[in-house]
Amino acid sequence: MIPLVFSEEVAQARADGTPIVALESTIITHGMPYPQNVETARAVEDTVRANGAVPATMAVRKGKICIGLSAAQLERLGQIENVAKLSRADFAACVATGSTGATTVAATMIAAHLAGIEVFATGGIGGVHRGAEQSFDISADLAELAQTPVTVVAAGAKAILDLPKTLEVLETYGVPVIVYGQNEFPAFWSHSSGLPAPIRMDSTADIARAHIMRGVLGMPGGQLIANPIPAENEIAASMLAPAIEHAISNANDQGIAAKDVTPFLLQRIYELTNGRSLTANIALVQNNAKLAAEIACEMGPQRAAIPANSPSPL
Ligand code: PSU
Ligand code: MN
Repeated sequence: MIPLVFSEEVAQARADGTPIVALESTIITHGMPYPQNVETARAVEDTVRANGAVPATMAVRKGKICIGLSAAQLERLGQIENVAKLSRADFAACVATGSTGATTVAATMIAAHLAGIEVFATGGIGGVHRGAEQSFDISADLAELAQTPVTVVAAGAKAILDLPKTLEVLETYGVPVIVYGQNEFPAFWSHSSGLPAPIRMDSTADIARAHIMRGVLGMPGGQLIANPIPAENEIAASMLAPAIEHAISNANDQGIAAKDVTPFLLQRIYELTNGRSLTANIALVQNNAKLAAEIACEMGPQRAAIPANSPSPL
């Protein structure tokens, strides 16, 4: 038996056939400071509800894979310090030893797939770190997108990463990168990265159909939906670029490596931008939650339009 525990709200949604959107918990434990982390997590859940779906925030608690958290569980997770950050490599070990951990994009995709959830909203995915040619630091999120059939809505990837290399690896892995509504790949705090969109779509019905079609064609893996930050919430590159350089140089000086790199950089950039990075981060997660709920609501109707066992045209 897979030790899945559904929140009351998610259990009800499964019984009723209401669309469900997965949400990660590493953004709560390692991505934002308390109490904004818990406030944001709650507000993001409300945005999913306001757009016709039910939120399922994922975590592992005492060896149980939680598909949705109660308000009290969310609050506790946001407050505890030194909680483990789980990716594919440590997920099963955490469950096996009855431990507790927060789920990254990779681990949230695994939990979502186990629970039959196809759409997931977050802020930004992990990717290829700058200097990866030396450190080999490439997030397991990319390999997860290649193998687990979940559509992940993010605002692109942060400029703390090497964006061209991140897109190259996604292409090598065969991950569709679909930019919503513009021709350029977005760069998290900014709608523009200077890099062309590998694929552009302007409708949530198309995005849902593309997800379903991969399954119909027998192709493994999910898709990355890159949703640009709303213009009014952007941070100017002139403010961000020096903060990023500074944060990366601090990380190098202090010998920060492996799993600690992303949380360290996020915290330093928050400090160096006097909290501006967090305001933008919250706005873009909300924007992603809304789009993810809309995509989740299209999955049922679009699946009905493409029968899974449609005869081969050949
Ligand atoms: N990028 C962000 N915010 C985040 C993360 C990444 O802009 O909170 C978190 C996500 O949980 C992501 C993880 O899956 O960091 C990637 O960590 P790593 O680079 O160690 O794989
Ligand atoms: Mn890493």
